Amino acid sequence: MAIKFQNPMIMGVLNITPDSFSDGGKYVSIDDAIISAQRMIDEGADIIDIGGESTRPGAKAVSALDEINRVIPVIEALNHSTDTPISIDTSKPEVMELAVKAGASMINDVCALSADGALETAAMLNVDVCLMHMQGSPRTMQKNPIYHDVIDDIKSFFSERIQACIDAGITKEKIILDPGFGFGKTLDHNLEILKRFDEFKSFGLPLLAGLSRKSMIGALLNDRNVDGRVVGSVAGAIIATQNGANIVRVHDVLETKDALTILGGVS
Ligand code: 7PM
Repeated sequence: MAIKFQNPMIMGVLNITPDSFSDGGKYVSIDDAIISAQRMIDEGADIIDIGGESTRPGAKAVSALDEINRVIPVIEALNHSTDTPISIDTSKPEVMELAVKAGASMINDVCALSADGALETAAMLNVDVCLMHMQGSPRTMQKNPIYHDVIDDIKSFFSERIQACIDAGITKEKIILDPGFGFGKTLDHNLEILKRFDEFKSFGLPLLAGLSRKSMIGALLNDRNVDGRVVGSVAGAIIATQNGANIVRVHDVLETKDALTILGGVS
């Protein structure tokens, strides 16, 4: 199903990793993941973003087989139980392919289709793709990120990746752009991106903002832990929306939906 962009859409985050759905820290519960997704849909999520690989700074790499075993049963179940579009959060072509065959209609790739074969696979699958900017790799990105101008540098990256997509046969109307809050950025870089978010509108493509529960929110709140970042995250989603975001990627769907409804009342 093609995804339309008019009012900001809420993308609910569903991480299927042993960290988030644990059974003694080793196994993932597919049933818990499905219940979680269904709840986000009931709360107003427009897209469910399903990922089986942690992109946390310093996180261990996950094999394609592990990722597939985590995400595919959940995508299949949701594809049968709901019409809500499903996004697959992966950088691996083999996961993209099986996920789309199981019912996903969007690829969310924090590596912007840079893995071997990813551009070709995404072109063949003919689904929407979100190209996220990251400086460095998840293992090293927060070490010492440096930019000439963070907005200009990200825009150059977008130009290069959009062209790579077009060269691979992915049409422009399939592309969504995301500056990647927290992926190789200091607090000041993240705040600059949020403040100047509308500058990415120059590509004429939909924009996605993901700042939910991230360390930039915690840092502004005197190093608040993850559990205490809901209100700050909602405020961030509202600012991003006012500055041109078309999709907000969030963990707290109900709270974000309420805030966006109020914003909609005065827009
Ligand atoms: C630990 C740290 C775990 C950070 C998970 C994360 C984005 C994304 C992620 C984003 C797009 C999270 C991140 N963030 N995909 N995947 N944009 N498109 O907070 O900002 O979920 S992972």
